Amino acid sequence: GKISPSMMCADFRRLEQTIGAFEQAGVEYLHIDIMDGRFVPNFTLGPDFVRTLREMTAIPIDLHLMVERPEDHLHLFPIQPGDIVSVHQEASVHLQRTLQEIRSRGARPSVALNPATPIYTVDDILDDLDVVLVMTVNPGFAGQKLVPATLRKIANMKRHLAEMGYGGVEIEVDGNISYENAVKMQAAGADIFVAGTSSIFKKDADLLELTEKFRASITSSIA
Ligand code: S6P
Ligand code: MG
Repeated sequence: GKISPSMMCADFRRLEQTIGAFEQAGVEYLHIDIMDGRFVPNFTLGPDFVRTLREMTAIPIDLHLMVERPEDHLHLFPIQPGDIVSVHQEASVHLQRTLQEIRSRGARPSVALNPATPIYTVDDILDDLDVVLVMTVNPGFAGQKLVPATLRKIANMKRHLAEMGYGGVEIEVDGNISYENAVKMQAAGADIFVAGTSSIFKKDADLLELTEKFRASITSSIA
């Protein structure tokens, strides 16, 4: 499995140490939540923060756009080859075109599904996807509780992608990924794990240690 720490959970007073720990732990991505106060009732990070991270590290970025009409805002972000860019199925009217634009900029296109959005909504865009982001909470806030039905949804998505002949599409999961939930989600077929307040970001705890613990929990569970 791959780790994508959720940067909105980071202590911004200690950004350099945080990035240093993630480089040392070898995390695969940095998850950046972008909110518009409309698609979700909150605000978080923005393009300037993405640019700052770019200057600080070569770790690829995993951009999660929780915004209405993401196609209107893609140009604001310094997207690079190797990055993941997720747009919500519920938020993009011309979803296929949006995914194609992400691909044309060299990044890995991903569609994010809210807990209530059925898995079959990916069926007609499978050629345009590298990743499917299965939300395991309703997006908008860190520190929420898992929507239990999403565990079954991950397994259904895994099976469905294989049946459709797209077993190579990676499944990313985001929301309340505790160590215990990560093990269950990995068993259900998840490939990329967003690590937030449920696991690695704990006040007064060692970030590197907890990130290595997270790595161990998604490695040892491979039966
Ligand atoms: C929330 C956002 C997520 C959170 C993440 C935080 O809507 O998309 O990426 O930052 O879920 O992790 P946790 O463990 O606090 O749920
Ligand atoms: Mg997110």
